[in-house]
Amino acid sequence: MGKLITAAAFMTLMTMGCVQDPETVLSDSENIRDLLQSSGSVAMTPLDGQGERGGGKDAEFPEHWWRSLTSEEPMEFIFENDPAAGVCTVTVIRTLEAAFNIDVTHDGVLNPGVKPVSDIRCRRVILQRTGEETDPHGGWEVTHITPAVFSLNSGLEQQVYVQSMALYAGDELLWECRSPDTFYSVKDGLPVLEPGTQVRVEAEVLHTNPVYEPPYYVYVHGPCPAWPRHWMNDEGLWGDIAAGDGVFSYEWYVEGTSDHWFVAVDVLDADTMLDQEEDDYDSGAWGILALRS
Ligand SMILES: [Ca+2]
Ligand SMILES: [Ca+2]
Ligand SMILES: [Ca+2]
Ligand SMILES: [Ca+2]
Repeated sequence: MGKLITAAAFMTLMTMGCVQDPETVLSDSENIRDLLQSSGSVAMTPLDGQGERGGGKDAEFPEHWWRSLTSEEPMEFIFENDPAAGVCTVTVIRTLEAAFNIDVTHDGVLNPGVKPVSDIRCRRVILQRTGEETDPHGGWEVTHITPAVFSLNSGLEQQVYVQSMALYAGDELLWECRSPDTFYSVKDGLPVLEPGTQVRVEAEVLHTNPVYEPPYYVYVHGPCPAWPRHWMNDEGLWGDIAAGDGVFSYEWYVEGTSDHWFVAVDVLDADTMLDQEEDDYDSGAWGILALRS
């Protein structure tokens, strides 16, 4: 393409102060791909690492459990419209393989079994061309994101799902999501967490074929103290306003030293959590980027 450019056009580019070699000018879709690859608001955590088991009721929980990431495929992008419009919606998909390490023998010894995890993570984003073609990423910026949704990619039937998620500081609603298709403005629609303040996450979940009681275990991941993962309860404990109403809660003081500036709700099937031999990993999660005030 550069070789076809006329001398006059090239001079125009030069006098405009364009420092880019015309041969390397990227298309809108190339700029958008580059931006999405590098954008912290688009990346989706693998929810790996250790955490709290059961908030002091640990005998009813595995002695230990944690995910360890094995591999992640590069992000895939599905363009939902032609970026020539100046606004573009993109579905971002990323798969992962991991090990679900689970130790159900309460013997003081770390002797976990391993269940294979194959998950797909998905979020939609809206980008807008707000700057000039010569600006970074061709002037494109990410303006809105949906939560990241985690689903099984293993071929097993998923039976546990997050249904809603809300974050509060006292009585003040900081952020909520009732449908994972909801877009949130990156500028002023994401939860802002101030280190040291007390916040509460509430969530509702679903099991499509409950067998055990309780049918699932619910956890929050985020800038929490001591562990980035904590058990959420519906027993009226630790910020849970009403026991047994189907709303699971966890309340904590935002940990300023945390590296985990997102909040995710993670539901695991009891069938997965009650043994360490069966190939039955079943979990669903929603995660949203959190901003630090
Ligand atoms: Ca053990
Ligand atoms: Ca409750
Ligand atoms: Ca099982
Ligand atoms: Ca299941």
